[in-house]
Amino acid sequence: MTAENAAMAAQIKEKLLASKRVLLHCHPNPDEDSIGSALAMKYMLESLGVAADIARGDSELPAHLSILPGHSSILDNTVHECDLSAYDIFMALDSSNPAYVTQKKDFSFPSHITVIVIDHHKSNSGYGALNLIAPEYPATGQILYDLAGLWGVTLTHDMALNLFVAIHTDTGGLRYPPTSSGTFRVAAALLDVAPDCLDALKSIYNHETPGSIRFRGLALSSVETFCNGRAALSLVSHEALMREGIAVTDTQKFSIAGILVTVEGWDICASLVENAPATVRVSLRSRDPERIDVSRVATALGGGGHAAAAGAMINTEFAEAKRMVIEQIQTLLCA
Ligand SMILES: [Mn+2]
Repeated sequence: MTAENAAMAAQIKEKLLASKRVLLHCHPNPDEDSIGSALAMKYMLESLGVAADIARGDSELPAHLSILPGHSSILDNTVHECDLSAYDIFMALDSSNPAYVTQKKDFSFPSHITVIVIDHHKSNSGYGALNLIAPEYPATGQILYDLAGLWGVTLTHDMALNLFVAIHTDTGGLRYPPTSSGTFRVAAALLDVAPDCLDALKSIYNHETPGSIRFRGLALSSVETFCNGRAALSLVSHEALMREGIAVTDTQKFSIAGILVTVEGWDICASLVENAPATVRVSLRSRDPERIDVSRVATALGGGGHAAAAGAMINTEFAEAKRMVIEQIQTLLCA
């Protein structure tokens, strides 16, 4: 961790120790780094004597993540529905901008709440009063591992398992940049504390449903290429989902763009899924993130992410969303 961030970590700890209660959250369409980091942080705070709750946030939690320790303690509500008078700190983890806190409606925290942001997305806008943004980490879970060390928190089994799952999934199995030798050392240390991490991975990676397999077929058969064959887009409209009887939850189980980007020559790949009429989820992947940074496309579309993997939600009809994505990809490829 940089010296600047280590100083910020100390400042954050001081603030937390003076807190009466901290609210954590899961981001919309939460992944393992969001949920696992929130759960691990809740345990870390409690070990420091700080009370904390986790709000589920905008989305239903994926059922296969119920194996994560502490999962049943997550409050079944959005940030809007929480009694905010009970809290003095809101901690946003793995959320690059306020839209990753909630997209339900315009929302801002009451003035008595201090917002703390801890994240590894380079595109993070630093919207908290205290911001620890560390893009040299491949997962928020790995930042939390280092915070536990800096804060003098002894890792428990339940912290370790949540952090291991967060790191393993966010790095694509310790593969995606900026995974480092340090990431492997952290994973090894977590495995020492929680030897059943590998059993957890079995549940995490093997949870397909008949619907998710049918979605994969639909998404892969919809691929069109653009920009002289350098960009490939999978295009699934809400109408197509309805026609095939595929539930939105079956569209979230794996990354279609992550499959497309394995094709040589497809430099930028995107998956567009219209979850509900005029609500289009865009997921982007780059084959060569050093050269082609897809977070620039995502940011231009109101989202965020990393050079290799990024995403956005576009609230417009499907054909227009498709046009917007192609336009931004063209701009990036011609830059
Ligand atoms: Mn993450």
